[in-house]
Amino acid sequence: MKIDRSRLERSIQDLGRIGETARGGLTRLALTDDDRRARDTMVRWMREAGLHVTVDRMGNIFAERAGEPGQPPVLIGSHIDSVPTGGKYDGQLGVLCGLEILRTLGDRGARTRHPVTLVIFTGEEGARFQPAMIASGVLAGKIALEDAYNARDRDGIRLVDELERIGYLGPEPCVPRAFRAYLELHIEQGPFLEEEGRSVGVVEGIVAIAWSRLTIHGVQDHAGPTPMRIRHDALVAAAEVVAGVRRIASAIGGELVTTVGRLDVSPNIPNAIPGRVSLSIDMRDPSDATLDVALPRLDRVVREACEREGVRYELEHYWRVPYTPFDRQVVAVVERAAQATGASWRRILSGAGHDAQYMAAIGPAGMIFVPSRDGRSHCEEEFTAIDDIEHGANTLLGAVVELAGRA
Ligand code: HGY
Ligand code: MN
Ligand code: MN
Repeated sequence: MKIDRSRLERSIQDLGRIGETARGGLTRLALTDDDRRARDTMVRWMREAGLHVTVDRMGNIFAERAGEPGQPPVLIGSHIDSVPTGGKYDGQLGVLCGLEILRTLGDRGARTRHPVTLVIFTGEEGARFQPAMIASGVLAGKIALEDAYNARDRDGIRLVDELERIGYLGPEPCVPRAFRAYLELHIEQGPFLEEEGRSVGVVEGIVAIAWSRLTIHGVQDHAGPTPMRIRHDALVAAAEVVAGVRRIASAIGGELVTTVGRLDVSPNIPNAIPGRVSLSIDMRDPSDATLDVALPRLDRVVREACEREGVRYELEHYWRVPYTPFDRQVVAVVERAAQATGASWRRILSGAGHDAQYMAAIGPAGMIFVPSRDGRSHCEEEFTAIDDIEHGANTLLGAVVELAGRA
């Protein structure tokens, strides 16, 4: 049994047009009208494939292909929301490969012991509503529903109000549910598979992630008449923090990565001394112990930068996901399936977070990677060749067939 390559390719192109940017990338933020249009398209395709569609209270969409009564499902999941000016493969590819598996099983009239269910998770990117993986976090019981509902975007709009507005505030409880296994196909978003000429990554786990947010309160004043000796410039302190965050990574070394990705300045005009600056800090490492060293260093960098400038600040370490090893049995199944496709593969660790990270907290989970051209992602240049996608999708098919068992 093999997937239908041209049908999969058409689905990627068709869904990729919803939120497409002028440069051929994708901007489809969670719970926007483009997200709604993409969801509606997926629900239509799911129903055309004969799947039973349900929606839960976080807007996660489930499309089930029946198995034997009472058997826990094999879940195949990912997301269809993107980052601003992102790519058409991050998340969307996993969802469409999952749909292709279900279409292929349907074409063959295959009867499986366990149901096979495709899941689309709400707001995986954390671009509009933080933190990332918010809906799989609620489903895994790691994030309170009320906290997720009250998450606000930069315009102060609440997540729950947007779920309601786009018609995806579903009735199903968003709580941990039993499953045979959870599988997610995803682009690597790094350079290693391509560098080694491999089509498939057998993912062994995901790094630990820590997100913090910092607000610095300076003294807003006129850029002209205010002498330098009496200034308290929030942006000067923030600039030292940004440089300090980079120095933490170079000082600790190893595989620690640190990023300040968001920086908002107020009032953000040429002739006013910034009174308030808020910024994000993202830190990741395969070892939680390294993050436990890095975070206190961040505290010190912030304290010293703000003391030097005589400004106040609030620093909140508000999201932490531990290093997550995948289930050894599921990894072995994925490895066998990769081998059976004849594609070149290797084991690999994920530097990006995924819904699989939270799903692994409540059941056996695993992932399949396909290469990213030039290792690029979260940008319009994001691309994966269809030959590699085909190998990845056939690996996913093989793993699903083995885990779902024959009826
Ligand atoms: O942040 C991440 O790693 C993912 O793209 N949400
Ligand atoms: Mn993703
Ligand atoms: Mn992403």
